[in-house]
Amino acid sequence: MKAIARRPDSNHRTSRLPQTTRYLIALGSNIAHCRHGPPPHVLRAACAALNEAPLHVVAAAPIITSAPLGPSRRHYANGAAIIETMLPPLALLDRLQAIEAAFGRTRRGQRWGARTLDLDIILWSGGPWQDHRLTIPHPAYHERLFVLTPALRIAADWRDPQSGLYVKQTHARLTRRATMPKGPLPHADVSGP
Ligand code: A4P
Ligand code: MG
Repeated sequence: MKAIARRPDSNHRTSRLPQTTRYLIALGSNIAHCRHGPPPHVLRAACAALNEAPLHVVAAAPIITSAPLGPSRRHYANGAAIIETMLPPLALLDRLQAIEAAFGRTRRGQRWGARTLDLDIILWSGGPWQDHRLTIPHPAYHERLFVLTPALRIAADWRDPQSGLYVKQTHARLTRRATMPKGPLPHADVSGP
């Protein structure tokens, strides 16, 4: 299913209909779960958990495998999903953290440590959000192919409210950068003093 970012209803204050909101969620796992199995299976089970009321999965991307960024040595399974819900961002964050905990995620204080399940909010249809618990757009997603590659499959035409770039443009930029040759240009003057 194709995802389209929706602008919040301009007359939402007077509307008597409950507002549904769309969120782009990134999923990651690099530890097997005793019941669900290896990381790709964890992500499939997590998608099912994301589809329980009051959340509804509108689209789910194919799962990829990615090399770890950070201290963990285990490869990750990564995915992305678009969910629709009436929950506002902080209530959704609580819900995602409850799902992570139900999948055995413990926070031992190590940043980017291995984890059975990580659920991050990347974008939502309501524009930017910033408070002490939550930042949307996710501050690092535009640097991460393991987020953008799955996101491209379901949310290519979502627009970042801060950069103004579509997911497909952010992905193309990062892919170009990742394939650019490193080191000095052939004609650069590299002689020292
Ligand atoms: N928080 C703020 N903004 C958000 C947001 N948009 N979505 C806060 C979710 N949470 C947000 O997150 C720490 C706190 O960030 C939360 O309590 C929430 O209030 P966390 O999930 O507890 O910790 P974390 O995930 O270890 O930290 P962080 O910095 O969010 O890490 P990332 O960015 O999630 O990266 N390599 C590969 N190949 N694949 C991966 O998936 N993931 C990570 C973790 C590192 N390396 C990886 C991967
Ligand atoms: Mg996280």
